[in-house]
Amino acid sequence: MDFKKRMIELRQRHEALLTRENKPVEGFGNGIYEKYQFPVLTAEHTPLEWRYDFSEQDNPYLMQRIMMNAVLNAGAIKLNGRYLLVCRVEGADRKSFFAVAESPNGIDNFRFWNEPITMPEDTIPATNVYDMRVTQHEDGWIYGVFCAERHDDSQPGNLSAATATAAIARTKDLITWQRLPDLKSRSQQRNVVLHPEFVAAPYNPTVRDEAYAFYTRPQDGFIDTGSGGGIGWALVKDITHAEVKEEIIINPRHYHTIQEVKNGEGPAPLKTEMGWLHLAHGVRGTADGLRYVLYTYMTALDDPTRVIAQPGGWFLVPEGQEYVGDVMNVAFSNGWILDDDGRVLIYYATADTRLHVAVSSLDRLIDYCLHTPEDGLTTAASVENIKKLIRKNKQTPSPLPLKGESGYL
Ligand code: M1P
Repeated sequence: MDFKKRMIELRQRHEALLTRENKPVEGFGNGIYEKYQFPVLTAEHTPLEWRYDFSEQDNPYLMQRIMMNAVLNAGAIKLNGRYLLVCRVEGADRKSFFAVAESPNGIDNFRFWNEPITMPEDTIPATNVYDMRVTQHEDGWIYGVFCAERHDDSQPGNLSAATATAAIARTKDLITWQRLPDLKSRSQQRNVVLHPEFVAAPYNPTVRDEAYAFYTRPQDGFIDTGSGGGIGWALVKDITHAEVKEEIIINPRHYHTIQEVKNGEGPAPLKTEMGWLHLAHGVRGTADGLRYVLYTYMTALDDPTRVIAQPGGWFLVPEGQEYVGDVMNVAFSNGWILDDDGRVLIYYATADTRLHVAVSSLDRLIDYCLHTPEDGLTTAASVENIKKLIRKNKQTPSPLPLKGESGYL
């Protein structure tokens, strides 16, 4: 085997993957967003220097010394004109870590920075960390809130017993991170997200002045949410010693909906003239296991705990090849970017394997939220929603020629 020849080919193939143009999926779509042809990031996009030893003497077969398994669930931010994703990269050893990938347009040509993030530990080091939500807070810091997983030492005989805690770190540049103590909470927590603005007293009379607000997801166990009723909200006065003292559920789970088993806040919500725009995931059980889909909802500007709109059903699901991967039937998102022109870049992972982008706009997403009927929670209510739309269409003059008129298709 010619080492040099193989190395050149490896680099060429990698470069071709990194610079591949990404175009919207052909077809009519749903009018709400456009999915793109290729994932924006996969395990194959990780730098070759993370995986190969390029010394011919030490690695004559040019083997991968460290293999990568997946790139998924990324926090997202546009900083100084750069589209940046704080990705969850998972190695073949099942350990996840954070690494920043940058693109000139948010759609393609994503390239990882040279090294993964070195995340400082809290007092008790975590076994695994993942799913960072990035929030540019009005206090001037960029916060990363993520899940820290540790073995549950209260069950020494059970190797799969784990605890999920919300970890908090902050940065100005995504390079150097200051770790703060993990969020203290009576229950386990995953999918915790920091609200981007300070919040004042009315939402919690026990907090007199401005406070940080967290979207929470209380859960009884590591996997099962159990009595945890859905997406919660908790105020915290001192983010350097954050503790959930009081928690209210603002977006509950419901029987026979897409969020029957679990739900969780996605990225930090976007502020719009019509209210806070949220992206979340909902989970239901099927004969084939859990199905993770994305949904949206809006809350009031003057009270971010009050839901003012929630379109019924899912917003985005895995389709075609997106179904296939390590954890089938999963769409998950914890990052989006509102661009200067009103475009919204939604980064979503499928099957816990790879990361994609779907593109919409603030106008379209608000229109979708405010004009899609809510889930009436019964078949009868769903049929009524369809009949209402049929009646409306009957009353709406058709812009196209009708049957019997010239030009009828
Ligand atoms: O495997 C699907 C997702 O499962 C978890 O989400 P949740 O806590 O809502 O069940 C997370 O581990 C997430 O990373 C993963 O994508």
